[in-house]
Amino acid sequence: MTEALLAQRPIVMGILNVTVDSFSDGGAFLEFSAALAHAREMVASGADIIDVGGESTRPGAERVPVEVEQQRVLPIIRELAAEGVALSIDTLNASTAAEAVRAGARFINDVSGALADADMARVAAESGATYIAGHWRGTSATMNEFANYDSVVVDVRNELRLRVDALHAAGVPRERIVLDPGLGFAKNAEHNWELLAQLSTLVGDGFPILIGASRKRFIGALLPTEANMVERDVPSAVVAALAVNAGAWGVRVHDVRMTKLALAAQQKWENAR
Ligand code: PMM
Repeated sequence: MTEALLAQRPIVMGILNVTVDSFSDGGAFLEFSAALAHAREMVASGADIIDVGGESTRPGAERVPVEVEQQRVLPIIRELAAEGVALSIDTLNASTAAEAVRAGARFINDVSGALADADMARVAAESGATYIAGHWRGTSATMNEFANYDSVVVDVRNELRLRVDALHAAGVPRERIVLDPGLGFAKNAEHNWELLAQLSTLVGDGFPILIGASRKRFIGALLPTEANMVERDVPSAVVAALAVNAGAWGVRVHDVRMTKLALAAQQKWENAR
C-alpha cells in the first residue's frame, strides 16, 4: 500500500496539527473545514503525505484524552482518504493508530518508536501500515532531562536499532519501517545539528529516513528573538534540502510550497552532477 511512496525520493510530508484546545459545537465545523482546507492546500502545493496529529508532543506538552485525540483526527482522515490523499497518523496511542488506519491512514508516525504505548508494536504489525519510528527518551514532560549522550549519533543509531528489533519481533516487516532521529526529542540544538551533519551514517543502515526539523526551536535560534514562526520556514527549507542531499527519504514540514522549491533546486544540483 505504501510501496510506491517508499520507493519515491524525496517525499514531502505536510504537517496538519489539529491540536486546538476546545472543540465547542460552534467551532467544530469551522476547525474541521479549516483543517481540511489547509490539508488540501498542502496537497495542491505538492505534499506527498499529510501527517495528521491530534496531540502535541512538544517538550512540556500535556497529554490529551485519547477520545479527544480521535475526535480531532478521525473525521479529517476519513475525508482526506476519500479524496485519495496519502495520510499518516501522528500519535503515541495504539488505539488511535488502529482507528486511523481503519479510517484510511497508511502510515503510523509515532515519535516514541513504540515506547509510549505497549500495544503500539502489535497494532503496527496487525494494521499493515508502514510504521515511522522516532527516537525519543523519556516523555514530553521529562525528555529534556534525558538529553545526555556519549555520542548522540552512535547512541541514537543504537537505540533506533533496538526499536527496529522490538518492532520486528512484534511482526512488523523491515520493509514497513521508516526511522526518524527525532530532532528536538531529548536533544538540544547541538545534538540536532550533529545528527543532521552525520545523517549519512543513519542512511547507511538502509532504512528510509524521515527528518522533522521544520520550525523547531533550534531553527528558531538562528533568527532574532522577535522573529515569528513563519520566518523559520526559510532555514527549515534549507535544512530539508540538505537532509535530502544527505540521503533522507523524506522531510516533515509546515511550509510545503517553500520546501518543494528548495528540493527542486537540490534536485537540479543533483541531476547536473
Ligand atoms: N516532530 C513533532 C511531531 N511529530 N514526527 C516525526 N516523524 N518527526 C518529528 O520530528 C516530529 C514528529 C513535533 O513538531 P510539531 O509540534 O511542529 O509538529
